[in-house]
Parts: sequence; structure tokens; C-alpha cells
Amino acid sequence: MASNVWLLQDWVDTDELRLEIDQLQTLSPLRRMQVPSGGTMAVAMTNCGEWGWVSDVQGYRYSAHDPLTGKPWPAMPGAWMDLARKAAAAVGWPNFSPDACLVNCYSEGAGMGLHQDKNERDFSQPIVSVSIGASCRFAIGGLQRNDRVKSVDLHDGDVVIWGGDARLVHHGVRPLKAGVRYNLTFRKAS
Ligand code: MD6
Ligand code: FE
Repeated sequence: MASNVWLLQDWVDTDELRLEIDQLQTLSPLRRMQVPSGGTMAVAMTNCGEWGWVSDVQGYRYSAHDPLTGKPWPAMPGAWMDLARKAAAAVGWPNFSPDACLVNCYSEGAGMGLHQDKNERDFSQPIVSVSIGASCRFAIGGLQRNDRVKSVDLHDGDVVIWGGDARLVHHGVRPLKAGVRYNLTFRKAS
């Protein structure tokens, strides 16, 4: 897709993943988080693994606890860990060991503005992202916010991996045209 950004098309069967998302939701439900500016995100989120990405009026960060339940985030399913490791290894990152998985849920009209993923402590590790359900248009730019943006369609079962000099590129998701889309992003947060 770009230097150090790989797209593995239709790489994973998502039936099991959907069931595991349902399971995860019984422990740490999807919720729309507050953002520092006072608004609410369009995308509903939850997490599993040692760390979870959270947003509230104070800002963005990783937390070991789910602020909704007060408990640690549910464990990352072994199959998810295997999937993330295999995908990273397939494009040349043999030592990926994610300790956080953010689950995003988009309903019709929901999108995510252009952003960088920079709350992690270790930018030497890649990010592995899995698309489930409805297709979306994914925007990918450069290291500067106003660099030119390319768009690519992501479909159910697609996996995107990025690392190295692409680790901090800007990216976003255009508002979903129809249906429901889930996205898993695996990171090394700490
Ligand atoms: C999404 N993904 O695909 C949003 N971030 O729903 C991301 O924001 C993202 O796909 C970092 C790395 C990969 C991603
Ligand atoms: Fe991101």
C-alpha cells in the first residue's frame, strides 16, 4: 500500500472472530468514549489484553483497567494473539508480541478522522489491523498531517500491517456507507 504498509487481502476467516467479539462484549462492552474536546467518538470501542486504549475528557492513554467495569480488560484470546503474530511474521516482523488489542465498531455513518497512533511506548513494533464485516474506505496519508492521502477499500478478512518508517503515518476511516464493521488493532503498548 505504501512503504512499510502491507495489505493481506482476505487473509483471515472472521466467523470465529465475531463470536469472540460477542464473548468479549459480555465482559467489557463496546462503548462510545468521550474525547478531550468534550464530544463523543462515533466509533464504539472496547479492548482486550494487558492494556486497553481509552479516551476521556483528560485525554488519550492506555489503561490496565476498563473504566466502565473497574476490572482488568479481558484476556486476549490465544487465537487472536496467534493471528496477530502470524500476520506480522508474514511480512517480516517475526518478534511481534502485542499486549493490547483495541476493538472498534462502526455503524452506518460512523468514521474515524485522520490520526496517528502514538500513545504506545514502543514505535519499533508494528501494528496489525484486522477488518471484519462491512467494507470501508481507509485513508492513508504521510507523516505530516497535510501530506497527500491515498484511499484503499478494506473488506472482511483483510489484514493491514504497518511498522518501521510507516508506524506514525496519518490514517483514518471514511464514514461507513452501510452495515456494521469491526476492526481489531493489535499493538505493543508498553
Ligand atoms: C480502523 N484503524 O481500521 C481504524 N490504527 O477501523 C486504525 O486506526 C489503525 O487500522 C493503527 C494501525 C492500523 C489501523
Ligand atoms: Fe489508528
